[in-house]
Amino acid sequence: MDNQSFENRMRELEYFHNLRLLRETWVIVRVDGRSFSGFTESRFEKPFDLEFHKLMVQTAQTLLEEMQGIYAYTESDEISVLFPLNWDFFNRSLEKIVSISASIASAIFTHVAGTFVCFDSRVWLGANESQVVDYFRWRQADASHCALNSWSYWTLRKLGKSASRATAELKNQSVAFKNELLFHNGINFNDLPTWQRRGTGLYWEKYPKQGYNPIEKENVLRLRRRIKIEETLPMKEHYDQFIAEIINASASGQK
Ligand SMILES: Nc1nc2c(ncn2[C@@H]2O[C@H](COP(=O)(O)OP(=O)(O)OP(=O)(O)O)[C@@H](O)[C@H]2O)c(=O)[nH]1
Ligand SMILES: [Mg+2]
Repeated sequence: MDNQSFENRMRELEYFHNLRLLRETWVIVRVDGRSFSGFTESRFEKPFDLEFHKLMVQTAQTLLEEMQGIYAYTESDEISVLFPLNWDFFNRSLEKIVSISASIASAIFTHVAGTFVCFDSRVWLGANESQVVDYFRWRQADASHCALNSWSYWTLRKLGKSASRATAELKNQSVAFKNELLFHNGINFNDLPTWQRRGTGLYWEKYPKQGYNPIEKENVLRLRRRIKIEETLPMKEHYDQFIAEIINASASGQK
C-alpha cells in the first residue's frame, strides 16, 4: 500500500468529521457543566450563589464573543448560544462546533474560577424563527421550575431535614404547595432575584462612540457594539418578543 492510500484509509476512519449542520437552519449550542452538583456542593451558597452566577455569565460572554453568536442565555450550570442564520463557523462542522464550544467554556470558567471544571456541549437545530422562540421559552420554563424546586428543597434542608426526607416531602407536590412552603418560611418566590427565576440573557447592543477623523481633522460619532447583560429578562409573550427582536436585528444586519 502506498503512502497516499494509507493516508486516505486512516482519514476515512475519522468517520464523523464530514458531518455538517444543515444550511438555512438556526443553530443553538448548549453547554452544561459536568457534575456541577458535586462541584458546587461545598464551594457555593445553595440554592443560588451570586459568585457562581457571575462565573456563568462571564463564560456565556466569552462564548458569545469567540463564536460570533447573537444571543446567549444562562441558567443554573447551562448556557445556550444562538447563531445567525448564515453562520459559517468552521464550515458548520458538527465536531468542531461541539468540541470548541465545550473547550472555550471549560477553559474560561477554569481560568476565572481557578478550579478545574469541564462542560459538555450539544447542538439544537431550528427550522424557523418561531422554533427558536419556543427553544428559549423552554429553557426559561426550566429555569423557573428548577428555581422553585431547589429553593423548596434547600428550605427543607435548612430546617434540618435529611436529603431523602426533603426529596420525599416534595415528591409530586404542586407549584402552589412549594410557593406556600417558601412563604411560610419567609420567602416570597416572586421577590427572589429575577436571574434566579428567569435566567440571564446576553446580546450585542450598539452605542455611539466619539472618534477622530485625522484626514478631515474632526471629531466623529461612530456606532460601536458591546455586550449587554440583561439580568431582568421579561417572561411569557414579552420574552417571545424580546427574542424575536434579537432575531430580526440579526437578519437586518445580514442584508
Ligand atoms: N450551590 C449552587 N449550586 C448550583 C448553582 N447553580 C447550579 N448549581 C448546581 O448545578 C447543578 C446543575 O444540574 P445538572 O446539570 O442537572 O447536574 P450535574 O451534576 O451538573 O450533572 P451533569 O450535567 O449530568 O454532569 C444543580 O443541581 C446544582 O446543584 C448555584 O448557584 N449554587
Ligand atoms: Mg450539569
